[in-house]
Amino acid sequence: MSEVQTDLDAIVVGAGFGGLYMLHRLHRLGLKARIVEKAGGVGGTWYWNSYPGARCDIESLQYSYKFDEALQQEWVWSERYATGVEILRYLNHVCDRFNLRRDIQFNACVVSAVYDEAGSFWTVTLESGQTLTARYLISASGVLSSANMPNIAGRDSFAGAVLHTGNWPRDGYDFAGKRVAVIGTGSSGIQVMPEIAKQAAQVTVFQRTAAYTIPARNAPLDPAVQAAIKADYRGYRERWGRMPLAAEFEHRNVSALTDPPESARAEMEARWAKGGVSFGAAFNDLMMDSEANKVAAEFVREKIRATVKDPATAEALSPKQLFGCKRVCLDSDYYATYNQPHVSLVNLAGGGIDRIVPEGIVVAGKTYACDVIVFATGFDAMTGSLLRMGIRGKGGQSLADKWAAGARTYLGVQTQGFPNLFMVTGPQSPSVFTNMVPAIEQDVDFIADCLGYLKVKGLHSIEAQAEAEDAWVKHVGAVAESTLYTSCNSWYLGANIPGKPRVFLAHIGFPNYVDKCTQVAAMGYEGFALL
Ligand code: NA7
Repeated sequence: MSEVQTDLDAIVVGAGFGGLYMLHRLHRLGLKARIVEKAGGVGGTWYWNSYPGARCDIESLQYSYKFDEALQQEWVWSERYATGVEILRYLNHVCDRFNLRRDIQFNACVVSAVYDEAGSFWTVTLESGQTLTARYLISASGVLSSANMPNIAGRDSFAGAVLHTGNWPRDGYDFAGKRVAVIGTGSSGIQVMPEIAKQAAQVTVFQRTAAYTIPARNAPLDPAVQAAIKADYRGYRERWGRMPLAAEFEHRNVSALTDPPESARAEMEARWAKGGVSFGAAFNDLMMDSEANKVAAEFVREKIRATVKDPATAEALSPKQLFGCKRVCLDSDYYATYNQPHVSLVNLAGGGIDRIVPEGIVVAGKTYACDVIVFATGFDAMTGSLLRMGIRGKGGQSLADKWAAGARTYLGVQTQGFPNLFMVTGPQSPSVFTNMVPAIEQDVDFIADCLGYLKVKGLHSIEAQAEAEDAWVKHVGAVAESTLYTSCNSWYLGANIPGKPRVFLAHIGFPNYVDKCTQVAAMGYEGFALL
């Protein structure tokens, strides 16, 4: 290490799954570290998205840390898919169990982070004006954490309450007797709408693009199932951790094009009945061949027609884009909720909302009166939170300028020109294309091992090299282009945010990524410049 004395060895931004485990690893390395967290508590995405119905779409026994055997044995999950509330309880437990809270500064929003080239350290300024210096800055600010509030004309003129699923009121909201408008039919809209319908007098859903959603079939977790997995939890994690999504899905190595129709239908029926995202693993070519894709897409559309009684509503709810191109959702009674007399759909049919007026929402000249608008309009995904931190690297270059034509990283972990800045599940890492928790553990372990290496070698600076970054960006783009994931306007491409450059933001394929990271580390952090 050089002689510059910093307040801390490392500053971690965010106290969600990524930040908490990062802090634990930094403690174990004997480094002086602190988390700065904008929220008033731990949980990250799960803290902010506390809307009714918020639930994980990976099974709870897998959407949890594996790094500590005692932790994974002692924690008892109550449902197949954990609610946001239960996940928050779990993360608070982790925080206390590993004595992390002492090094978390809450209500601490980063407004700038500037790299000092001469001393190789970062100065972080918080909204309060407080500054902190550290050798390393580690962003664990999350990929779905920067809420997207669309700039619809007249939005601020609305006379009623305005909520966003990604920034839900801490004390909840009482919808009883209210006329509620829900804008957005991605995962959040699909989860929250049936819950709102249980309380509200009237629910009107404004849909721009119909999503594919599969029944979650959530249920209390059978203690026998939990015990069986815990009998060899480590083995279970290792087995499934090497699968494409790092989660237990039965990948069927059969083409939808060659599977006889009766066999294909039986397989899809079985997966539909079981519930969960493994529906998408019924065939091996759904995301590779658009004809194969139609087999699953048409099956889902049939299910919608069979569930939704009003044929016009069923037709409007039937997705037109390829299956899986936008994130496939999991739901609890989403389609059936449209059969209730107080629930209706306004199909924007690729168009938009004209404007918002004090009394409601105007579409095609018609005003839909409401008391509450719930924006379920998603996130500035993958890059939003990073770009909101005012990060400046070498030569005073801002991260926003560096990424003006799209995010560029090496392994999703670093970006050239910003030494000693690390990202947990950064752009071009597997992140949302994987079960997020193992993806986070992979990145945290890589970063922590790297910091341990620098410490042992007496080095104080690490920076991704331009050639390595170029090659990685090209590789991630080429993998995505070889699939059907780039065929629609998804947030994977940044296409949900007006003006955002269209670049594929995730590496598809977790096992290959893990192998690459392992190899890079084994070669003394090949592709990084170390000083
Ligand atoms: P998503 O999946 O980005 O969904 C946002 C929804 O909001 C989607 O239906 C959008 O339509 C819609 N939207 C966005 N802007 C507008 C405007 N201006 N007017 C009308 N409708 C709009 O976010 P979620 O929060 O549901 O889920 C994000 C992830 O969190 C999810 O995939 C899980 O991984 C967890 P569009 O499709 O863009 O036409």
